[in-house]
Parts: sequence; C-alpha cells; structure tokens
Amino acid sequence: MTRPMDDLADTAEKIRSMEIRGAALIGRAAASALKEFALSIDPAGIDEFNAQVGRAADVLLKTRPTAVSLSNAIRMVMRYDGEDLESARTSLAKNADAFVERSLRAVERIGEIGSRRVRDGDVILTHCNSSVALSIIKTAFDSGKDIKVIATESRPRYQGHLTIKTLDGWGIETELVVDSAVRSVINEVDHVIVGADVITANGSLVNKIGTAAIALAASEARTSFVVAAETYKFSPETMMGELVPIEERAAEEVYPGISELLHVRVRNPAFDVTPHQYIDVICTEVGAIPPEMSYLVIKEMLGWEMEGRAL
Ligand code: RI2
Repeated sequence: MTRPMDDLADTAEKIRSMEIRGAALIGRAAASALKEFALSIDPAGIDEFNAQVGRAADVLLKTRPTAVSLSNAIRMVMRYDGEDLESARTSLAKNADAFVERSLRAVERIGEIGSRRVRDGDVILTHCNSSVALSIIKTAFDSGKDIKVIATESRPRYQGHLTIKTLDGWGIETELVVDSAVRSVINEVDHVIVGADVITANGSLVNKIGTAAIALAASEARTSFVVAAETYKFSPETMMGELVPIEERAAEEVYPGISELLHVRVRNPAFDVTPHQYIDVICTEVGAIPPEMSYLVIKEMLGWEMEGRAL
C-alpha cells in the first residue's frame, strides 16, 4: 500500500512534468488529489487533519506557478468546514467534487455560448491545446456548421499535435502550421479562439507563449480574437495589484544538449500576456463578456477569495 503523501506527490510530479496539463485539467487533478489525500490520512484529530491537508495543498500549489486554476481550485477545496475530523473530511471531499463538476459543466456551457459566434463556413485558428477552446469548436461542428481549423504547433512542447489528433478524431478539417506562419495565414481566418491560463483584473490574458503575437497579427488583420475561459481562470490576486508570475521552464525543452554550448542561454517562458485591447470577447460559463468586465467577474464569482485580503 502506498502512503497518502506519496500518491499526492506523484500527482504533483505529473502536473510539474506536464504529464497532466492544461489549466482546467490541472485544477481538477489537484482538487481530486486533495480529496483522495484527505480521505486516506489517519490523523489524531481535527488540528492534525488541518495541518496535513494544508501541507498537501502547498505541495500541489508549487507545481505550476502561473495557472490560477490550480490555486483557485485548491482554495475552493480548502474552504471546508466541520468541527470534528469526520465532518471536515466529508466537507473537503464535497468541495472537491463540486469543483470538478463545476469545471466540467463550465467547459460544456462555454462550448454552447462560444459556438454561437461561429458561422457556417468559418475558419478558426487555435493555439496550443485548450480543452475549452476545443469545446467551442466541437459544439459548432456538432451543430452542423461546416468549419475548418488551423492549428499551430505550439513549440516547444508541441501541444498543437494533441489538438490536431483530437480534431482529426472528430472529423474536423484541420491544417497544421508552424507558429511563425500565423501572419501568413491570418487573412484566411475568421476567428482566433484560444484558451486561458489566467485572466487578470483588467481583462488581459495570460496564455501559452506565442498567444500575444497571434493577437497582434489578428488585430492588424481585423480578425476576431476570442478567449475561452471558465471563471476560475480569473485571478483574484491581480485585483490586489499582484502581477502574474510567468513560468520559466527548462532549457532542454527548447534545445536538448544546450549544456554543451558554453556561451548560449536558452530562455523558455511558458506563457505571455495579451493586453485586453486585443481581445474581442471572453467566453465564460456566465456569458460572453468584454475583457473590461473581468473585474466584475472576479468580484461576483470569486468575491469570497477577497475576504481577509482587504487593504
Ligand atoms: P484548458 C495550457 O497550458 C495552454 O496555455 C492552454 O491555452 C491553457 O492551458 C488552457 O487549457 P499548458 O498546461 O484549460 O499546456 O482550456 O502549459 O484546457
């Protein structure tokens, strides 16, 4: 039998190494791991339970610094109550289940809302591998619209390969391009649809590296730029003035064998920031909103998060 902390550390390692990836999925995986941990530990009492799950939450939180879905998911799960050990355990497990269910429902709802913007014959460009952006694309296709997708490779991890395999499985006509070909094809595109790792209080988007350059190209070509983001991708911290940390990943992801080159340093930021001026709409599960409304989404949907943080 494995120890609860080993199982949790195993999930944490899968998130860190990106075996489990995608902002929504890491949130759900962290919530489920915390639930499994809480159900399998054997603390002497409520205080020890609180301490142990607190430590487990910290292990998960440290895995990927940018994705706010991770910290929002963990905080939602950690808002359990209960005077004694068993009720606390039950409450935590209920919170985790509620988060997972809410997340899955949000992805489906965003598919419905976002797909209304897609017309028959449209060409959609997507970047990286976003389950939420793909939900919009699939819902549009399933409703009978004849669409074509252009997918970027999304170097250095090539998440675009996951995207084209999924699209191929659904029978959607797809073209794969290298990231730097976006300007060359953007005039053929009706909508850019991307996912989100973080939406900030001022409506800016933090997403896979390369997104900001695509937004610039789309803006110049007057192509609509749509973001698909559940409300738990909005960052309460940014409302308190904090900047979103951009994860820098290992040099080897970009250039295996880099250590042999003594005068070269590889820089590998995993995400970039697209200013809100370049975004036409953010499709959330509570509606398609202009990015400038992000502040309200944080206040209305994540207001509890602000408790105790007032200036
Ligand atoms: P969903 C991914 O991050 C990409 O940046 C993608 O746009 C975003 O998560 C959202 O994905 P990574 O884990 O939540 O590949 O829409 O670094 O699935």
